[in-house]
Amino acid sequence: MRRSVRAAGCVALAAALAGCAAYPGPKASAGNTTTAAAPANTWTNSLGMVFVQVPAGSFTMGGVEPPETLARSYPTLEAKRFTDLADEQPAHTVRIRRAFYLGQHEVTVGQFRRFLEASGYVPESVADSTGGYGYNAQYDPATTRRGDAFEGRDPRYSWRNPGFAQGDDHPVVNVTWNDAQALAAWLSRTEGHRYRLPTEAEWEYACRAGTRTRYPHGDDPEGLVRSANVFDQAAAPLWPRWQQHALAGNDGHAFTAPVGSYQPNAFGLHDMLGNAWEWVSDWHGDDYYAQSPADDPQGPAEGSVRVRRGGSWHTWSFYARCGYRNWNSPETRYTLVGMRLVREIGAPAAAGR
Ligand SMILES: [Ca+2]
Ligand SMILES: [Ca+2]
Repeated sequence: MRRSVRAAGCVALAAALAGCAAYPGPKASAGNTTTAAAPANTWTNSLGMVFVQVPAGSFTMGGVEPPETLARSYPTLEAKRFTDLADEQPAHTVRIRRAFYLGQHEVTVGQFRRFLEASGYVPESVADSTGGYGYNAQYDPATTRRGDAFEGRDPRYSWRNPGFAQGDDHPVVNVTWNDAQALAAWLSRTEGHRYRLPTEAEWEYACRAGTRTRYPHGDDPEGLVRSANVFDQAAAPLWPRWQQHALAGNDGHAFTAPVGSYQPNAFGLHDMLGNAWEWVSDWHGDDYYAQSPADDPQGPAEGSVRVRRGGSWHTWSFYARCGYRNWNSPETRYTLVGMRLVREIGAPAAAGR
């Protein structure tokens, strides 16, 4: 049902809703207890992005399992990978005090194009003429100084071309953190709602959707085949060197998949894990979890790299866990990285902070 709304009805629905500017209004918060599955309460914006209301609640953020436990579950990985997770420590309780709307899907190629056409914004990879990254079957990382997994930067690659075919319903990639800010600012300006990237805490809370396991479906990496587009048997033949890290299953997509192709989590959100990494608003701090406030953490006050979350179509299952953190400079554009947006719900005056 949700998929049919997205796939078939986006444009028509958006057109129908564009002028009304009405949304269902803030619902009573779910309080501060850990939340269970919530019925999807969706809203569609002027670009056809569908948003799901995520209730307020609390959860345990971060925390790492003992290395020996991880070694049993991910037998193809070296031991160092299991001890190299300091920034996921310690586990700590976080309260998300306000419900918010979160994109049910990653921002798509079609939505990003409509944004560019309507706003005149030029994405960073085009504006600075250095381009992005892309897949090229002939490309050999060993021939490059940095050994990047993909070819780039190169002006032939951008949000328009990551080196593989994408439909309008695929997640846009090769977009920078700054591009995400521009999209959120334009939507806020034109619609009058407040858009932004999710905080890292909001993102993990939304990804877990009441669970405490590695993935929303549980701890078994192989379960990702039904819930996330990650590095699997569809992708493995293209990267023979990394074949042993692919899921045993085949999720049907070697590159990006149409958003919403996999099972949603308990909040009704699709592709939080896999498909495209998602920029969040926070600076990355290695030791931030040790100092994080319990209520609505916003990340370190300063930093040099912004966090991205969730893994991508090219990501091994170990790095597609809800708790895994990765980062890049805000002008990074990469063939694996996209975004999804928050639309804030107008808070009653009494709740002001
Ligand atoms: Ca895949
Ligand atoms: Ca994703």
